[in-house]
Amino acid sequence: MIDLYMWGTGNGLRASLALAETGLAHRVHKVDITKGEQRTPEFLRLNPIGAIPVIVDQDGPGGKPLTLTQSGAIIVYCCEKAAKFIPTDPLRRAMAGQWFLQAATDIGMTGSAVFLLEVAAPEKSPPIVDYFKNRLITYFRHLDRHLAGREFLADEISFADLMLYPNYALRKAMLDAAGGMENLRRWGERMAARPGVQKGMNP
Ligand SMILES: N[C@@H](CCC(=O)N[C@@H](CS)C(=O)NCC(=O)O)C(=O)O
Repeated sequence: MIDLYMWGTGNGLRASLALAETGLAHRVHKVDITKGEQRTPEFLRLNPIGAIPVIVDQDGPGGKPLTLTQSGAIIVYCCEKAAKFIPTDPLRRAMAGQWFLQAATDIGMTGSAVFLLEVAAPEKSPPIVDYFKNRLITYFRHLDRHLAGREFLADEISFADLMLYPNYALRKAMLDAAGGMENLRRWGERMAARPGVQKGMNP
């Protein structure tokens, strides 16, 4: 049994999506970060930095409990444990690694910058928010070009698609308003139609 501690942010949803899609037995515990629940002594024992998501796998490597943070590490751990979503073909696996890290770094960090500057920062600057939004749209346009003629990022569904999807879904309105990106939109529809994605996005 895997315990997942999460909230419905991009990083939290990456973890619940990975658990739902891999089919590993798990329980979801909501940690309301808008109420500061990530800073309780109990939660800080799981992740001293006070951030979701965290999983605790009672049956971790060697049969010992494992506590794991970082959405990307949780996705890879679940995929390896379930032996799913890791392409066996070396070329596809390399591609999956590339797009996984693009989601983790370029997309993830820029999306976080938009949220922090637009919502959380004590002082707001619309031109700076727009700068990061445009940067985020540029990254998604790059993904759109890559997805031309492809169903999934590494030609088969992989850990890269699981990593990207919540970031896409949470920014869909902004991306639709930006226009174009039909390949990306169709990829989003393919992902959204999966029962595991639906379950993971509504934990
Ligand atoms: N790099 C980490 C980021 C984790 C993270 O920043 N989590 C946010 C929510 S998306 C959080 O818990 N923030 C709480 C806080 O900053 O107090 C990951 O990918 O899991």
